[in-house]
Amino acid sequence: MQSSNASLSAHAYRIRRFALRMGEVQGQGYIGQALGMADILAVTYCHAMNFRPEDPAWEGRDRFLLSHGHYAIAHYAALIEAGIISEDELETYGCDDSRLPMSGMATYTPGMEISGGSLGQGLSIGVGMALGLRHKKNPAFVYNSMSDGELDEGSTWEAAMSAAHHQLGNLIVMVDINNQQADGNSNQVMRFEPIADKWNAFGWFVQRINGNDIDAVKQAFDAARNHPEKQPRVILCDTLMGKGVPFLEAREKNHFIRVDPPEWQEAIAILDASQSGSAK
Ligand SMILES: Cc1ncc(C[n+]2csc(CCOP(=O)(O)OP(=O)(O)O)c2C)c(N)n1
Ligand SMILES: [Mg+2]
Repeated sequence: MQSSNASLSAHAYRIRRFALRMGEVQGQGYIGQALGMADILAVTYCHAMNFRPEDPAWEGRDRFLLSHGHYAIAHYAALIEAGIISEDELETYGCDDSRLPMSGMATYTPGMEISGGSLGQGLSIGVGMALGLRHKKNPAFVYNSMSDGELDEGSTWEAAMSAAHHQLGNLIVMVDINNQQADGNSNQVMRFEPIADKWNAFGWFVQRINGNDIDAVKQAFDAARNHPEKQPRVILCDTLMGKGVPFLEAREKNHFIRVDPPEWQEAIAILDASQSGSAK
């Protein structure tokens, strides 16, 4: 799918809006991450990936693995924007019998390939899927989305080494570097820099970009897909938690936030105003 930057920005705006509306249903959640990752998800679902919205289990689909299962609200918003689940369903977010539980569950939600929650597992699963697809001569890509907190996990690096060893050119990883995790600033909890050098040393094709710059994200995804070498590809995306809603951007300890009831509408109004401004 080819998309203009303007249309991708509009997709990102709607992903942010869906996430805020789901957040309002529960009054709390991993909202900062959803706002921070919306631009990446817009490019992933509305530009880069091949899939059939009406047939989420189509064998030829590119696989999207949400390794950081607590970002489910962000992923649901993208699945709604992609037409895989309906907008009406967002009112059920986190409720009993909903297909949209607060952490990603493969058996509950169309388009959710793996269950998350235990961090650091997605890349290992992605390596297995990429090997399996290659074995079956299926040209689909595996997109593994992970968080910077998952860089602390040994399993991530074992999988990274294995992917390079197996020359998995059908594996694309994006890391959401928001420099936050549950216990504080990621680079202080466990120093990960210089992170591009580390992935390079493991044999990956590496790009580092501003993950809130639609054009940079689009170009990086295109380059990852078209890279000619038999190498796995990683896109290191620096993002801002809460992006698009200044009072959420400024919030401290924003790993999991509670938002007062009137603030949800305020946040949506700010987002709407910025969108109508950018459309002029
Ligand atoms: C294996 C494992 N260890 C610890 C946790 C607890 N935990 C839940 S979220 C989280 C923070 C992980 O960092 P990141 O995903 O970067 O946080 P965010 O950017 O969402 O704030 C942790 C440690 C977990 N879910 N799984
Ligand atoms: Mg983080």
